[in-house]
Amino acid sequence: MIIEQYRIDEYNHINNKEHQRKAEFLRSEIANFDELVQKLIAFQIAIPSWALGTGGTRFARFSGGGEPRNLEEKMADIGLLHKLNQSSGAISLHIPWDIPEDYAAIRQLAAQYGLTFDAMNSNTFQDQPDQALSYKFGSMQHVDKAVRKQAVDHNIDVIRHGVELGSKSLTVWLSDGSCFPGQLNFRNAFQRTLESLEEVYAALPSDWKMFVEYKAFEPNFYSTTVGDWGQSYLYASKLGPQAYTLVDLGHHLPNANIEQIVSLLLMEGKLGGFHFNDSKYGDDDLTAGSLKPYQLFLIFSELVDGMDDRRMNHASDLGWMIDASHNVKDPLEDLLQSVEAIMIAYAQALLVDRAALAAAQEKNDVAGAQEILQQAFRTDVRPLVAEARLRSGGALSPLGLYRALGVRDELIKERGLKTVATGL
Ligand code: PSV
Ligand code: MN
Repeated sequence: MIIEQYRIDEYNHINNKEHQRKAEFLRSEIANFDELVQKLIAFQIAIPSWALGTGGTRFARFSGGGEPRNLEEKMADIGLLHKLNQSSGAISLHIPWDIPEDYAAIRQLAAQYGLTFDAMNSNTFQDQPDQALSYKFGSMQHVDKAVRKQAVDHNIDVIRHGVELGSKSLTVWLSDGSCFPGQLNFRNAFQRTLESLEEVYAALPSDWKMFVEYKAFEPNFYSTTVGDWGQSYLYASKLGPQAYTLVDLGHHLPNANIEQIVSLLLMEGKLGGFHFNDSKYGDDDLTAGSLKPYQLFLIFSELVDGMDDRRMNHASDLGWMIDASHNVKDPLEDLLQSVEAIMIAYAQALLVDRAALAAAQEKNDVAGAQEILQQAFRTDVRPLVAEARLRSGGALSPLGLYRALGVRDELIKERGLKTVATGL
């Protein structure tokens, strides 16, 4: 399905009066309204190729209709999202879930939808049918050098695919670890993993980044070999200047202060990218901002502050991606909601009066500092975000138009009711 621009324009025309009323009020409140709109227009959030189908738990998967059956259809879905919100202009691929066969055709398709290729993701946490050796006891940490080599070769292969598509980064997430005390020698596991990562790092093109993603637990439940930001930072530091830590919001132990982690990683120049989602218990992979919007805002507040301190470009100097799963919602609706929540948190963070906050901190004015943060958080910035979309050709309400156009029904007509997306 293709959404023609005139349908968006028609929809915006009908809703414009109401929007202008709200935007005018906000413009009177925010001195640099137009500058913020430009920042929001530039900010793009990559969609992972594995998030377009219905996810599932280890108990069940309830597939929805019209799910994309191949990479081309996944790109078409992201094209729809981007057309509606103008903020999802990138795709992140997982190999081997989505191996591009004809690079030129895939590149052309991406250009047609206005998409770029974000980080490539390797997969050494599952065994593939044609795979010689098993990852049951880990990949890069494995006691058998041949298994480690297989994992290294796979990552180098993923880089090769990415180079063909114009990607500039590799995200390595390892499920390596142990399930029981005594199973693993921690130091050997670390050293072997480091050596394996060094081999992959040596194969990185000079303009690429490597993101080392950490996760506290799952699928291993006693130890994880890249278990937290400290361990990821250790690998990234030992590897060299092209290696960075990647923060996935769902990969911490409960109540971790993620905003502080982000702040310090930025200070050290070692924060590389982000996977957005929300959670109540563990790696729940729920819609960004659906449970803890204030936490998301606080994280963005540190991101904006830390990036400005280092004169970084908000839009391009870190990798921004959603990493969520959709068990009960239409994946496209869910992704539209996630992108909206991320844009709102970013916009609110841009509103924080940094000079006043710094002054309050220096005076130990605890209540004053809280007021400053909450003033930004409690501002309804939705008209600001909508204005950015309007100016870039997107829909005033992406979800509203998605429903009005009956996009899911159209996709079911095109693809059928019983399609199952690859990956996850
Ligand atoms: C692992 O939980 C993770 O967050 C990694 O980013 C994977 O690539 C992704 O989810 C899909 O399994
Ligand atoms: Mn992730």
